[in-house]
Amino acid sequence: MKIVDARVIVTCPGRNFVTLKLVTDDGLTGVGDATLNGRELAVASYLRDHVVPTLIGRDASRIEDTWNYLYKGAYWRRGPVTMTAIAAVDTALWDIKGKAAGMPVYQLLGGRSREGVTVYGHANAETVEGVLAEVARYVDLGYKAVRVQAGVPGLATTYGVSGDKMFYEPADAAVPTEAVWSTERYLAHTPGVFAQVRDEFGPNLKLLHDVHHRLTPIEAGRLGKSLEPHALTWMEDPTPAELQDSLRLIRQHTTTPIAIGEIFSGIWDCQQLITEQLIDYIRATVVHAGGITHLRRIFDLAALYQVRSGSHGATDLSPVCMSAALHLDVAIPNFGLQEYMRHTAETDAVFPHGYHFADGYLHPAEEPGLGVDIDEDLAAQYPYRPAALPVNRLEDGTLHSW
Ligand code: EZ4
Ligand code: CO
Repeated sequence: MKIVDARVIVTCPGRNFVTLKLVTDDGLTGVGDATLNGRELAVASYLRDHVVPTLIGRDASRIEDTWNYLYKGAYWRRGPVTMTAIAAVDTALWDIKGKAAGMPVYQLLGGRSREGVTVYGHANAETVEGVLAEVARYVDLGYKAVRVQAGVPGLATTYGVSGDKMFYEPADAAVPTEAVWSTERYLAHTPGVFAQVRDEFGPNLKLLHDVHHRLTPIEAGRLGKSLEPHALTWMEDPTPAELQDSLRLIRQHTTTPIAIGEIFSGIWDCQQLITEQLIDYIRATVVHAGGITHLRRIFDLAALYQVRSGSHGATDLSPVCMSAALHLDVAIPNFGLQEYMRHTAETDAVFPHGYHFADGYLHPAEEPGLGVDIDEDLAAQYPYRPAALPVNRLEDGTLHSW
């Protein structure tokens, strides 16, 4: 079974997506997500210019060997652009293997470990009243877990808070827009928001919050401690995690669980966090962490240390990534939660898929492979539009993490 064609498809049905489609000599096709938000064309070029020429004629059944060929063969290893490109190839090859076997991919990963994939939705609003209404809306839709982001008084904009509630799109301009941040205002306001949400919705709803890399370790320790009475399921990205040692300091101060990993490219970004049990959930994804093959390796390491999965699933991860994620989520023993931000109707039409939401759970497609495709004719109607993520500054103008 040889690869005879490999197409890199860039499309913008409301937002940009990069997709790799592989075709084999026996007529099977496979798709892989290659979207790296704000840096899409770098991955498209990496694939078109450097990877596709090496794929033609390659045995499509050799997933592990192809992964290592692309990882070790590039000499440079790691990095988000490389790992996203490898992920696309890997995901497409798993799709093909599932179709060749006549099974959904989760069967090839060991079969089901659970009946459904618990997902969390995004309740966000400028005001606390608005937040309460949004949480209620998600509870009414059947969600068992909700991420809460509130506007911070005194700040013009806040991460995670948007006008269009179901689809948060931070990559909003060709040249990055600029936001202003105050840790003092944020830390003063946030615990009170969660006190009201917990009071209104009771103890059973899973509540989550994304700090988006904005605090120092000791500030994160303080936030975690102040949130303990409200029993969060996790505090996400409390501090940038390049310095993995820094998580020890947070751990010394709080029992609020910690989730990190959406910007990780592979196992070496989280090895210490996992093996020293400095996090509770690893949020790496199929598309940015080397595909199904490599993410499975991360999750298996995490399982040894009682760390559960909590994969990133924002709108910039395409339905191809979501389809692949759900096969892993349903199969691994140490699944925790899956983020699920809905895609627009335009995006869903470009990527017809078989996964579906019911009663707070997502269910992977049951057809052979991943159960997702790209409509290339429709995709061609949505040309690429430059769109970058914002930058963030402190009130004195100092550049801060966005
Ligand atoms: O900012 O996906 O948990 N979700 C997030 C996202 C990220 C975007 C970046 O591309 O933090 O909203
Ligand atoms: Co996040």
